[in-house]
Amino acid sequence: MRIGFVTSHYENLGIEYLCSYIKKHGFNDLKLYFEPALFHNFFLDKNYLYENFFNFKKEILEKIKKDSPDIVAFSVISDNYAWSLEMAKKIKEIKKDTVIVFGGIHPSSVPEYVIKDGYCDFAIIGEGEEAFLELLTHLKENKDPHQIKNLAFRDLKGEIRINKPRELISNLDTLPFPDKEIFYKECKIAIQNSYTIIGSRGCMFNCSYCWNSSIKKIYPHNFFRRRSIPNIIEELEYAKNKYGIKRVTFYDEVFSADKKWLFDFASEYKKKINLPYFCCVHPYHIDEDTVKALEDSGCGAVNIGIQTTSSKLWKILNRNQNIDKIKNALSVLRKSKIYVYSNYMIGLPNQSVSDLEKDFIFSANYKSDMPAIYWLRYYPNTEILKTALKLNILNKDQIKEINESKKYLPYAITGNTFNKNYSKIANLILLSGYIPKGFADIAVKYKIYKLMPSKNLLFPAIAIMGYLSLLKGKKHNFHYLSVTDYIKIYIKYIFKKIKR
Ligand code: B12
Repeated sequence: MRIGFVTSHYENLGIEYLCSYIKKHGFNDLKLYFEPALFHNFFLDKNYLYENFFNFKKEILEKIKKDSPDIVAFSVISDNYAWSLEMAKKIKEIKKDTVIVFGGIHPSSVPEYVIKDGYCDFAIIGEGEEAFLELLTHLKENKDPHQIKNLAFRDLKGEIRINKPRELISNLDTLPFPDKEIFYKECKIAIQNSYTIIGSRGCMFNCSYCWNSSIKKIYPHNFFRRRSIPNIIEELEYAKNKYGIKRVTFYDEVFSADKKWLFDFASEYKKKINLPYFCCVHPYHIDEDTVKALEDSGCGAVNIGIQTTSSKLWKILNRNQNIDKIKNALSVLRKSKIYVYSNYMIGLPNQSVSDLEKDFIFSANYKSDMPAIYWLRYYPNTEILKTALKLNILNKDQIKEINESKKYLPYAITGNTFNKNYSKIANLILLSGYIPKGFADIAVKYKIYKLMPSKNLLFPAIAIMGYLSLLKGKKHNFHYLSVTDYIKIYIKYIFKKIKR
C-alpha cells in the first residue's frame, strides 16, 4: 500500500510521528509531497510571487499522478486548509479512488465542517498514530473502518458521523521517535541546522486564543503529558549520529513547567548532547536558577509569552499572569547570554491604544532582545470566539466563516477592530529593545509613534535584530532556521523551479 503525505511550508512533526508509527507496523512505502510555499506567508491575502511563479502545486500533482498512491494524507492547519482542499480536489480528479485523509489541528478543531466540505474521505481528530494505523489496516484488509475511534466521515446515507474519541497516549515514551527520513530527503538543511523535537504533548494552561482551548473540549483532563528525559536524550543522540545535527528546536508549548525536570534535563543534555537549543518558557517559571540551568546547558534562545501587561486583558485571554513575575523573568533573562524573544499581542478584544502604549513603555523598561508582537488571529472553535461574539467584534456569520476557513478573511485577524495606530505602536514595540526608557515616555506623551509606518515590520525586525545581536555575542538567536538557512533553502527551490 503506497501512502503519500502532503503538507506545506515547514517540516511537520505530526507527519514524522505518523511515519515512524506506521512503519513500525509494516507500512513502508511512504512518500512526501511538499509545498515549500516560497514568498508566501499567512499574514497576506495575496502573494503575487507565490501565486504566479513559485508555487509547486503542478509539480506535486504530476508526482502524485506518476506515483499513484492509494492513500493521500494531509496534515492540515486552518491556514492551509483552503490549499489542502484545492489539492485534494485535484488529486481526486487524477484518480478518483485515491483515499484522502485529513488530520491535524484544523480537522481536529472543526471536523464537522471538514467532512461537510466533502473533499476528504476521512478526517482524524486529535492524536493520529493509533487511529491512522487502524484506518490503514482496515483499508488494506478491506474491512469496514466506520467504527474506528477518532474518525469523522460521511456515512452511506450522507450523514456526518463523528466517532468517539480514543484514550490519549498516556506514556509518550512508548512512541517510536519521529521518522525524519522523508523530510531529510526533501530538505537536508532543515533537519541538520535545526532539529525539531517535542518533549511533551498538550499544555497545562488554557489560553482562550490557543487551539488547546478547542481540543481540551474533547480531552479536558490529563491532556498535558511529558516524555522522560532519557527518552528525549536518546532521540537526540540518535539524530546526532544519523544526521549530524547542529542545533535543536524544542516545540513544547511550555518547556519550563517543572523546575526539577528542567534541572535534570539541563544536566543530562549538557553531558550528552551539548548543542545550542531553543525553547518556549512561561514567566511563572523563570528565576535565576532556571535561567542558569538553561544557559549552562546550551540554551541559545527562548520565547517568553507576555502577550499584554493589562490585567483586564489577561482575563480575556484566560492567562494566569503576574506583573512582578514578568518583570523578574525579563530582568534575569536579560543578564544571561540567552537571546530573548518576548511575545506581545495586538488586536485583542477591548485592547485600547492606551493599553498598547503601556505595553510599549513596559517593553522599553523591561527589555528583551526581540520584543515580537503578533496580531491576534481568531482560530476555529477557540474560546475567544465567544468573547468576540459577545463584544460584537465578530458576528455569527463571520465566526462561521472562520470555522470554515475556506478563504482569507481579514476579520479573522483582530476581528473588526483593525486600527492603523495600533500597527504603528506595534512597530515601535519591535524596536523597544533599543529605545532608552526615558524616550519611551516622551514617545507616548507626544504620540511620536504616529510617525512610524503602519506596515507590519515583524519579519524584517526579527532578521535585523537577530544579526545585530551577534555583536552582543549571542550566536544562536533564531527560533527555528536562521535567515541564512532560509536563503539557502530559497535558492535550492528557486533553482528547482527554474530547472523545470
Ligand atoms: C511547532 C509549531 C509551529 C512550527 C512548525 C509548524 C509545522 N508545520 O510543523 C512553526 C514555528 C514554524 C509554526 C508556524 C506556524 N504556526 Co504553529 N505551531 C506549532 C506547535 C507549537 C506544535 C506543532 C507540533 O509539531 N506538534 C507536535 C505534533 C506531534 O503534533 P501535531 O502536529 O498535532 O500532530 C498530531 C495530530 O495533530 C495528528 N496529525 C497531524 N497531522 C496529521 C495528518 C494526518 C493525515 C493524520 C491522520 C493525523 C495528523 O497526529 C499527530 C501525531 O499525534 C503548534 C501548537 C500545538 N501544540 O499543536 C502550533 C500551531 C499548529 N501553529 C499555529 C499557527 C497559527 C501557525 C502559523 C500560521 C503562525 C503564523 N501566523 O505564521 C504558522 C504556520 C506554519 C505552517 N504552515 O505549518 C496554530 C494553528 C491553529 C489552527 N487552528 O490552525 C497552532 C495550533 C498554535 C496555536 N496555539 O493555536 N508552528
